[in-house]
Amino acid sequence: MAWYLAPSLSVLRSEVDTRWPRRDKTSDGTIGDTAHQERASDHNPNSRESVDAWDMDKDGVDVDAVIGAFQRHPSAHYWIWNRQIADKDNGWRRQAYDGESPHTAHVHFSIRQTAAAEQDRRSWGLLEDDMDFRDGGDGEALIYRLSALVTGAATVQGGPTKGERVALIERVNSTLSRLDALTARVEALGAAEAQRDAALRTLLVEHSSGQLDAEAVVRRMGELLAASATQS
Ligand SMILES: [Ca+2]
Repeated sequence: MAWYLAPSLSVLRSEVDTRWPRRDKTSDGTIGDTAHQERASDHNPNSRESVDAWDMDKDGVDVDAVIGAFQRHPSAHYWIWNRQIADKDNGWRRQAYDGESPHTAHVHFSIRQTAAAEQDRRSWGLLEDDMDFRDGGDGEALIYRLSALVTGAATVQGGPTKGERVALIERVNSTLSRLDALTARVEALGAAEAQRDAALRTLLVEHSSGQLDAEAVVRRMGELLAASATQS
């Protein structure tokens, strides 16, 4: 039977893959196996051939972040995770789940069984968290987001708009300029310090060879130290 994963869930999976590219997919799932087909399950294709459930392996992702994003999307219906189930119609209240599988290796996400919910390609918001690493945000996510932008932004469903890409690149450029300025300053300080050390060594050599008396050495050292204090 022909089938496809509901486009809305395909967008969700794509956002999860983009944000956590090294995640484990061993327990991922879409279409149901023979056991699922013998009972009612969102993993079985419906009359529109759409599979309206997606299982996400729990490893290598922030499960709470994905569940939070899921609950905010209009297509969401219910999820099952770690012996708990929460349904939108129940205000996302978590209840004990005693089904056959405890769902401890993957999270089950079901959307509404409607054409509208299946076709809704709106973003799930997983790529829009604060990624400003200067404020202690998720720097890793920023790097992955950038690599996604570079390697094929056009293919990422629900990806960033051109304006967002420009803003992101400007932010990175401005951070890189600040890093360049800091590096230059550190290098200048290092050079000044090396210069001062060389001058001090020269003084000591001149003193030990009798060219400068102790008083002159102390005076010159004071001048050198004062000058380097002004520089830094
Ligand atoms: Ca796993």
